[in-house]
Order: sequence, then structure tokens, then C-alpha cells
Amino acid sequence: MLLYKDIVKDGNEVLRLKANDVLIPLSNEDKQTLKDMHEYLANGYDEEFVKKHDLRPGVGIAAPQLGISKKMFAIMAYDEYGDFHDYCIINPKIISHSLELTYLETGEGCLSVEDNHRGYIHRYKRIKANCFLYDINKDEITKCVLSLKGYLAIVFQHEYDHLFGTLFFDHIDKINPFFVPENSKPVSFE
Ligand code: K3U
Ligand code: NI
Repeated sequence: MLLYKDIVKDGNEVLRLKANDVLIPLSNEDKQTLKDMHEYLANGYDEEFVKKHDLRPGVGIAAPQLGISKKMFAIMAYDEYGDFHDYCIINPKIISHSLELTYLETGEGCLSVEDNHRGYIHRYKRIKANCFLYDINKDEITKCVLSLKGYLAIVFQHEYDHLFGTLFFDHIDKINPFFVPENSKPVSFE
């Protein structure tokens, strides 16, 4: 079982590589990586597990954060409307995006980054991405176009960045970390 100590931390070069495409159909090894990422996120929602194992919860995790330079990530998160989303994503490609941007007023965090980097990260408010989704329970893979907006679009882009060697703080404006462009609005969780 994957624990926080197993997550690759900033400074390790694997986090700065462009990840490789994953072969479809999935190998058993790739399926196991997806299961491990999914289990890590699920354990983060179990308060007792978090306390017992000193786990750092997350809403997403990408294969390079396990030291595996492949285009795979998992997302498990509640959006700003209270809806739950649970995806195991393979070979994503963003095919279109809005001109409007959005950001988290709390900034972003990362399981691979222990330092505090304060500032806003402006991301596309809406995205469409081609990808494969893996259903762990059915052991099925399907090709699809995901349309995401708001918080989910932010989480997706954070994980997508991990596949291209980018970390969230790379996006923070060095001169004015809290600058807000005219076309960017914060996600509202009310
Ligand atoms: O944002 C985090 C969170 C944890 C528990 C409840 C609610 C939110 C923790 S940081 C996080 O989940 C990263 C994980 C990473 F780095 F491994 F991908 C993902 C993320 C954080 C913030 C915005 C977008 C994505
Ligand atoms: Ni991250």
C-alpha cells in the first residue's frame, strides 16, 4: 500500500520529465499503478487511516509522483456543487479550452512539494480532453472526451502538468504572486 513517504518529492528529476504514453490495452503493471493511485486517494478520505499512517490527503495524484514516468493519473474530488468525481485517466490530451480562467483563492498544494509556495495559479475555466478511463471495479477501459469546468478543471490541469514536468509553483507570477488577470475569476465553493 502506498503511503506519503513513497511519494516522490520536489528535487527528484522524474518530476521534471515529459511522461511517456501508456500502451493500450493496459499491462497488469499499469493497472496496478492506477489501483495504487486510486487507493492512496481513497485512503485520504478515511480519517482513521490518515491519522494512523500520517497520510497527506490529496484530490489527485499522477504516476510521475510514484517515480513512474507514464501518462496516467487519478482524481477523487468533490466539486464546488458537492458532486463527487472519481477518475483513473490514461493518455489525456487537452483538445480545447475556454478563454476564461479560474483559480483557487487558497492557492494550490502538491503531495510532491513540501515548501509553501503562496500565490494564484490561473488555469482554464473549462477544458475538453481526449483520454482513456479505467474502471478498476469492472477492469474495463473506455475511450472518451471529458468536459470539465471549475474546480475539477483545475485539478485535471494540475495533474496534467505533472505529465509534462511542470509543478504548480512554476505558474505563480514571480513579481506579483497574487495578480489576477481581467479574464480570471475564483472558484466559488459558497
Ligand atoms: O488539495 C488538496 C486537498 C486535500 C484534501 C482535501 C481537499 C484538497 C491537497 S493537494 C492535492 O490534492 C494535489 C495532489 C497532487 F499534487 F499530488 F497532485 C492536487 C491538487 C491540489 C490543488 C489544486 C489542484 C490539484
Ligand atoms: Ni501535484
